[in-house]
Amino acid sequence: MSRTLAILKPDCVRKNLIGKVISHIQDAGFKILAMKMIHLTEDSAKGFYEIHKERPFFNELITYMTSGPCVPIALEKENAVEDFRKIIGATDPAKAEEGTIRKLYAENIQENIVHGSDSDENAAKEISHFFSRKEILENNGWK
Ligand code: IDP
Repeated sequence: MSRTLAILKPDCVRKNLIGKVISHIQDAGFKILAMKMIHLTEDSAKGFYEIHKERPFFNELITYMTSGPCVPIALEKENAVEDFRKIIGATDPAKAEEGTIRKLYAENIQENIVHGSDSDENAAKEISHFFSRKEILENNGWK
């Protein structure tokens, strides 16, 4: 089993798509280990997207990610990182495959509904950005 971090981004929350996107994720076999709704502060968003700080879209990205609440979710599945990237689709929804979350619901390359970690190493870092160890329910919270 491995883990990945999803974030239902502010456009997902604003469009009342939380339920639909979580259904899509669960139907694809992912287990939810931890989940919360928060409004990212500017500092927290900048920390999370540190690797993009030299990119031309960085300031816009921070404005978007702090524009409203979002829902970080720690997920578990075999091959979680790669399989999650498959179900969300390409960064730009215009290039995403049919049936992917971004193709179904995203507006454009920035407002693209959902985040997914891009490596196991980043998944671990990103999960700890949002959740303490105690908040992560091993075995999906069941005995
Ligand atoms: P990813 O989310 O598919 O891994 P990244 O390249 O890591 O894509 O970019 C992080 C986020 O930054 C994207 O999900 C999107 O919200 C935003 N973004 C990426 N490229 C652009 C762009 O060219 N213009 C505006 N926003 C962008």
